[in-house]
Amino acid sequence: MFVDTAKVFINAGKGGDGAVSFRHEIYVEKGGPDGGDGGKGGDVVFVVDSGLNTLIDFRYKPELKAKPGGNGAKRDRHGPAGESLYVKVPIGTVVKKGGEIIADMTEVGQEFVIAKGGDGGFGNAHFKSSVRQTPRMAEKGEDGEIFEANLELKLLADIGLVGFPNAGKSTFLSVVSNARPEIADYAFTTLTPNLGVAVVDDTSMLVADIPGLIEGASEGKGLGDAFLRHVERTAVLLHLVDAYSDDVAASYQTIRSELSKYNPELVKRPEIIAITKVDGLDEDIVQMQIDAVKTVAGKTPVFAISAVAHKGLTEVLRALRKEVIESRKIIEEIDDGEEEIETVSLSTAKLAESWSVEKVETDDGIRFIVTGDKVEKFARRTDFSNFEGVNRLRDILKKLGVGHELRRQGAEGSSILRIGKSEFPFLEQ
Ligand SMILES: Nc1nc2c(ncn2[C@@H]2O[C@H](COP(=O)(O)OP(=O)(O)OP(=O)(O)O)[C@@H](O)[C@H]2O)c(=O)[nH]1
Ligand SMILES: [Mg+2]
Repeated sequence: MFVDTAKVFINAGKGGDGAVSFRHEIYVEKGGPDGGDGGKGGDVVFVVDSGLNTLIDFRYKPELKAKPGGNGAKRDRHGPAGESLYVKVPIGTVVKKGGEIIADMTEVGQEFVIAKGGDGGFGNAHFKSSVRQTPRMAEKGEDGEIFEANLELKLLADIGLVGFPNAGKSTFLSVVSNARPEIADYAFTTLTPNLGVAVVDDTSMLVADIPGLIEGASEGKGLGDAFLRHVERTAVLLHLVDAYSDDVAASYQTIRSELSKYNPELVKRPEIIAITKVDGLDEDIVQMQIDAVKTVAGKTPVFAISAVAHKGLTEVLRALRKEVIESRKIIEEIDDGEEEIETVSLSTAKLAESWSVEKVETDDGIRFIVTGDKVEKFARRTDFSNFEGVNRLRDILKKLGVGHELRRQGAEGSSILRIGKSEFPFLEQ
């Protein structure tokens, strides 16, 4: 069964670091701080492009990386923003992160920021205050969002009707479903795919009537290969072969060879063959045509139908249903394989503010581990090699009430705190 999926590594740009610098003025030995801010890192943005119809390219190039922001510089110069990466995806692409859908790309031209670039750090020009005339610290830029995402291409329909022009595809759709496509006695009546829902034994199946294909379609003959891409997005194929065709076996084979030239995967899809328009034909002739197709059909089941006389339709629909249910099972298995994400009831803003402290015994002694979105964010932006920077983080912990809790749990000035990957003493030593 065909399920188009790809795993990609998404890496938005890191924000640039802020600069530490002081103005140099004539007659002034040390001017005020003038270190500029780092630029924002580039985002990773998905854009729906009508020219694409598979995720195959992502299998070869799974890393999607945007550019980092530039660092700040002296004389209040801010770093330039990193260039965002725009990635073209086919319509119907669903993006999942940890099993959860984060984007559903349903319209041509639609854009979605999949991963945000990190904010740039503030330069020291920001940290000037009445008590701190010469701030010798700047923030580091934040990392851009980095994660693994699963892409899935949604199918256009459960069943795709394929065959030569005039084979009776639209007529079939109009009889088995609620759709009312245009039907006429000439080739290429259908110019865009029609969709309809067919119901058999309580199962609804979405059927796509695809414009007629001819020999050379894969190279652009007839209506060309534009419609082969719709075939790519159907799970099960129903080949309709006109019973009045001189060579039914060749008709079926021509279509398969065009499908295969366009995408070799297409001939591996589950398929059913139906010889159409048998209402006006003698039974021997119908049987002869069935036998002729069977010589080349391999294991593919062959039916004879008349859409006009409503003959053989339920049988074909039941055979299709079997294949459709099978293909849906495979999709479900893929979905079930992904871990469930816990739902949280706190609002995201509240959640970001919240923090917790845990005292743990490690090989290196006692550690007070502080967790929480906001504190971790500040810690990531802190340059731990700079004591002023670390002091600012200590101020923030105090303001958030973390200091109080640390003391309650027995932390002393020399106790080591751990936030994210960084460790530092509770109070300046
Ligand atoms: N006798 C008979 N004629 C049929 C049957 N099904 C379709 N036809 C006729 O065949 C012709 C073509 O039918 P369509 O359904 O438009 O064929 P199509 O495959 O959609 O053709 P394109 O859209 O051009 O690819 C029409 O004149 C239909 O009336 C059938 O079961 N019996
Ligand atoms: Mg048609």
